[in-house]
Amino acid sequence: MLNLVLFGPPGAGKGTQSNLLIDKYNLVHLSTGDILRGEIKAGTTLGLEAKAIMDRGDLVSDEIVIGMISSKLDNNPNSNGFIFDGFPRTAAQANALDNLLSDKGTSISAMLSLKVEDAELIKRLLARGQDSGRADDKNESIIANRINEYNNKTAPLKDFYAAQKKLSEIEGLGSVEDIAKKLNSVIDNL
Ligand code: B4P
Repeated sequence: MLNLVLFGPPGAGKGTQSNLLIDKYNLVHLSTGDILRGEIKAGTTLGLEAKAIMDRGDLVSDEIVIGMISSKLDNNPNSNGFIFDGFPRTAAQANALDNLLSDKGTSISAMLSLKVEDAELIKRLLARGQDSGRADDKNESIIANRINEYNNKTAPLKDFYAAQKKLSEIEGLGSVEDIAKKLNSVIDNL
C-alpha cells in the first residue's frame, strides 16, 4: 500500500496537491478539514461542536479527528492506499495513526512536507476567503492563529517522521504543476 501524509502549514497547497495525487496514484483522499466541513454542512452534533473551534482557527480535539479517520479506514478496506491531508496535526494523532495502520498490517510510506513562507500563506488564504465563504479564511488574525497552532503543535511532527526516515521536504512556492512534478518524483522514488 502507498500511504502518504501530505503536510504543511494552512494554505501550503495540501488540498490542491492531494486532488492531483489521488488520480495519478489511485488513492483514497482523507482530508480531516473536508470531513469536518461536511459535518458542519450536514448540521450534525459533531459539526456544531467543531464549527466554533474551526472558526477561531483552533484545532479540533484529537479524540474527534482520530475517531473520524478510524472509521474512514474501516470503510475503505480494499484501497491501494491513502493520502492523509491535514492529519495528523498533533503527536497524539501521529501515534494513533501509526497504531491504526499497524492493526491493518500497513504503515505510512512517506511524509511529504510543503514549505511556504508565512506572507504567501496569508495572501493565499485571504484570496480564497473572498470566494470560499470559509470563516477561517476571512480574517488575518484568525489566519495568524492557525499558523501559530501549526508552529506549536503540528510542525514538530516533522521530527517524528524524520526519526522514521520518512520525511521529504518540498518547496511549495511556484506553479501547482511544478510542485506536483516535484511530489511525483519523490513518490516514484519511494
Ligand atoms: P484544513 O481544511 O486542513 O485547511 P488548510 O490547512 O487551510 O489547508 P487546505 O488544504 O485547505 O489549503 P490548501 O493548502 O490546499 O483545516 C481547516 C481547519 O480544520 C483547521 O484549522 C482545524 O480547525 C480543523 N482541522 C482539520 N484537520 C484537523 C486535525 N487533524 N486536527 C485538528 N483540527 C483539524 O490551499 C490554500 C489556498 O492556496 C487555495 O486557495 C489554493 O488554491 C491556493 N494554492 C494552492 N497551491 C498554490 C500554489 N502553488 N500557488 C498559489 N496558490 C496556491
